[in-house]
Amino acid sequence: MSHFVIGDIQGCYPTLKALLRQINFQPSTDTLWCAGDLINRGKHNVDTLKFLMDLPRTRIVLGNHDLHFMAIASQVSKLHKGDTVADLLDHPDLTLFVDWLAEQPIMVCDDVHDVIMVHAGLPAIWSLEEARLQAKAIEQALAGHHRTAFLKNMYGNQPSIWRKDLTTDDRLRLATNFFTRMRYYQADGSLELTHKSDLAPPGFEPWFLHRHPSLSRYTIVFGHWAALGTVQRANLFGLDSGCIWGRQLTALRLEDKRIFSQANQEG
Ligand SMILES: [Mn+2]
Repeated sequence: MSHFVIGDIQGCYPTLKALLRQINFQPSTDTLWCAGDLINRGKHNVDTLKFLMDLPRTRIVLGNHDLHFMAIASQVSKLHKGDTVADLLDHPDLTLFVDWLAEQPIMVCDDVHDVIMVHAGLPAIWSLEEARLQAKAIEQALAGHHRTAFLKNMYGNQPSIWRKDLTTDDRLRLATNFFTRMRYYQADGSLELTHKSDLAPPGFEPWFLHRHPSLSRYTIVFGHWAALGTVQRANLFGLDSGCIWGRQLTALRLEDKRIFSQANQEG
């Protein structure tokens, strides 16, 4: 009955299987949480999605790579350099893959374990209620008739400052960037999307150094920031330990907050 949160899998299915063996994962009783970027950059995207789709107990949030794949499949974006999702695009079950991803949330807030999971982060200017509202707006756009329009609109780094009076398109784009792409952030709510390293650009800080008071009782788990490696702070775990870059895939057991790491097995 354990709950494990796993960082960015990115199609590294052999490593995922090795990690699940290491933690003695029991599909019928244990729950697998995935912090997004299930696919892309790795070789085994079909195997990864089929495995997750068949698992009886999962909690998943979408990452930027998952959304980008959905946009390619919906023909509103093209394959970019480094994208490896051709195995999904060429598969007869492509529509099933996209529809399944479209049903996954952007944020999980679990009041049993007091855990919030997002792919990239949460801006400190958002209360929990605001974060729930913005996640719901994205989830509704993805699940409904506006999916293609949403995916087409999501690309871009502007606006970078949250305001109440943004247009719907701008609000959805910035909220998606907060949830799925954010690393550095300024106290006024400005987002900076070009830096990936562990050195902050002037005036910016890692988003997780500040937190809205309404989130204080929760442990936040996230992925996305491979350059930092595994992050362990008070009530915060960053789980993208760079499997796709030849490093490790990491799992956190929620019951005792123990970390498990599996070296890349992609060959
Ligand atoms: Mn990511």
